[in-house]
Amino acid sequence: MARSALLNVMVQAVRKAGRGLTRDFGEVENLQVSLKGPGDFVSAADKRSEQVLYEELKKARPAFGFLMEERGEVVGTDENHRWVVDPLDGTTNFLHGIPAFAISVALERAGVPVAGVIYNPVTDELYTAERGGGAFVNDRRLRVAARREMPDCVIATGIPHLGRGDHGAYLGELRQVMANCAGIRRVGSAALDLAYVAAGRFDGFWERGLSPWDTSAGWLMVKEAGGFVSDIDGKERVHETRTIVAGNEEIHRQLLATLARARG
Ligand code: 2AM
Ligand code: CA
Ligand code: CA
Ligand code: CA
Repeated sequence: MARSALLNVMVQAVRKAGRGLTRDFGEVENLQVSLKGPGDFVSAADKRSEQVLYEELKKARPAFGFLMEERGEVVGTDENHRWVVDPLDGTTNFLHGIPAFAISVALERAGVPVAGVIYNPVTDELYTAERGGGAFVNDRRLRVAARREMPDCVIATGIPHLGRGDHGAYLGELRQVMANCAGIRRVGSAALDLAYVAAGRFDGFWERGLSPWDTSAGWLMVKEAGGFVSDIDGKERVHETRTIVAGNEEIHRQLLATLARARG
């Protein structure tokens, strides 16, 4: 598998940030933590990881812009390119000592993700994808699962957070999906959920209330692994509606239909 120079830049950056996260995870009880909103934690580990990613990516491509979870938007002189960065996806897991978190970095060209990296530093699983070049975990090519019937499928989801989202509407969706599939999983990192769909571990995934830094790299990952991704209405407007549904062609279709049934 030949990685482009740009993908190599992204891989170097996430590996470096990942080393910092691993160190911080080892002494998580000493980390400074603050609240951005109800149930919405940010720690020194998120900020340190973001700083490393910002410096490494900026050094490699000084003109590109950024959209980062903690720092927000940084406009570049090259208006066509921006890095979309989640320095620590799964902060709640991280702070509870649960080893299910990742770094997610996408490169968007004219608003379209063209390269993506998702890195779990605990398992050292590095997921990479380039538009038209396939998706990989470390050096192994990824392919979405082949299951074609919901009753055979493990479906992942994200549960709305304290003070956010329509909890009643979500429970309606959950009831429909859990009555129709083999089992539900809730990892707590949307980037890992999408990487696992790309890897064929999860047959499908849906969540509401996500931001571009949660979904951009994973969206490309699933597509490059032969899967289908849309918003909850089956449209391409993942960033705009902040909703995502993913799976192979058939499960994506069945999951969309199941979710639509829940809405009546
Ligand atoms: P984070 O850890 O980067 O914040 C899990 O459902 C997903 O939702 C994760 O990708 C997580 O990303 C995000 N998340 C967790 N708590 C959140 C909150 N209070 N508000 C918004 N997003 C949250
Ligand atoms: Ca966060
Ligand atoms: Ca996130
Ligand atoms: Ca984050």
